Amino acid sequence: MSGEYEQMWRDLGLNLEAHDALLGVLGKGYEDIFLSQKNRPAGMDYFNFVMSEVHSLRIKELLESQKAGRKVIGSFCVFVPEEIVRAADATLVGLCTGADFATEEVEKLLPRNTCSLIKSAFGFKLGQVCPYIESADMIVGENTCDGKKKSYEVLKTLVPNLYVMDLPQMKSSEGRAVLKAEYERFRKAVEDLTGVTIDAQRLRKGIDIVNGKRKAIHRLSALRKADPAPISGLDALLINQVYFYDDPIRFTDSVNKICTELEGRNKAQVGVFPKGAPRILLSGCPMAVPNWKLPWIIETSGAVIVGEESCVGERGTRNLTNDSGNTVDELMEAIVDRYFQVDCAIFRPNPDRLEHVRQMYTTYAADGVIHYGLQFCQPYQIESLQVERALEEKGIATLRIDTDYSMEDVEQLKTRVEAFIERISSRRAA
Ligand code: BJ8
Repeated sequence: MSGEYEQMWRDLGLNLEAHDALLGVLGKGYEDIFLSQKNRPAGMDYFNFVMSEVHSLRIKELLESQKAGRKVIGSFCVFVPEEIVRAADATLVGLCTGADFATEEVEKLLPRNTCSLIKSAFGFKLGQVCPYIESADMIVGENTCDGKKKSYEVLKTLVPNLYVMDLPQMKSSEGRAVLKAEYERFRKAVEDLTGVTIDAQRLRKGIDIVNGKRKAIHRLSALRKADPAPISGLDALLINQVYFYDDPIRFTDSVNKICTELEGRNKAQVGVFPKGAPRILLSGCPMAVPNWKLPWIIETSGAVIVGEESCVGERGTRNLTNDSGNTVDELMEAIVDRYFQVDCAIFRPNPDRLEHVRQMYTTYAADGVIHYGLQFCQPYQIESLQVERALEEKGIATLRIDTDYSMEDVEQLKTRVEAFIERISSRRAA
């Protein structure tokens, strides 16, 4: 593929042939799904560029930062506090989990009925096609769902630098104490890895950088309340996905830039879909790059996605971290407070999430909710029944979709999504 980067990928130990094939498929998918959209905001050019360079220029930047003494930490979950990583001048990146790869090899290590997200992480490692996992100085796994928790025992045999973080399962004072202790342990581990002592000033700076990204995303989300919607759900999802890869300051600037453009669109009533197009709130499992199947089906069926109740979306970015503390301890408490509000379905019970779905439905003036569960994801699939019941009780049209990363069910999903869009459209007209 790109000759300029071939040596870099070779040095990272990638399987060049498999990696070229992957980039070929991704590039084609990106063209078909994103570049074919009509009337995209000009500010998306930056995100197109990031995506075109996600395995090349961005990796080169990370390797250069390592040469300058900075560390790279990879993660699979929004519970890994980026504030602490930034405070040590290190970079946090999301690891590839959004596509099937080397499935046959993966299924020699994990049961077939493991969710696609976990299998994907293993596939990218076993297939030697993820430059992020290969360049990371530390990989953080977190004990969230049973699938992840047990699979990290296996991943530990494949990577030399896995750090496992424990997480509580209940929102109790005992649960908060577990999170606090784990974040303290993580701070120490990051200090050991980087050789940087995290003081209050560093920690506040880390908080401010990460809050900056979140504020920009909040601004973007608020602009999506407009009808006509100024940006497609696919593009907004892409921005939320790039959140996990890009340099945070550059990312924040680019999101703010596109927001200014979208403000102009809203004033001029310019949208990507006609005014009055059915509006969908997506809720459920996270969608990592290049998992675009369901949003693509929805938006090519005539509806627009106006919000994502997801870790790659509002669940991940919802709250800011209070930066008013003066000591490391006060700032660490603020970090724990912020993350303890993340309403992942691994928590039991998890009433806040139901409330957030309802709130988002109203805030973004949605006409219906599509709940997306990955097959074999027990936390979200089981919770989806409660979500559906709670929403339908309030008169909110809800569709539950369980799927995986394969394209085999596209036609079947399209039929179901189209019928749902018809249902919400006729309700609207009534
Ligand atoms: S905080 S949602 S990013 S754990 S899809 S691997 S839950 S079986 S990804 Fe998640 Fe953190 Fe929670 Fe968010 Fe398990 Fe389900 Fe698979 Fe999942």
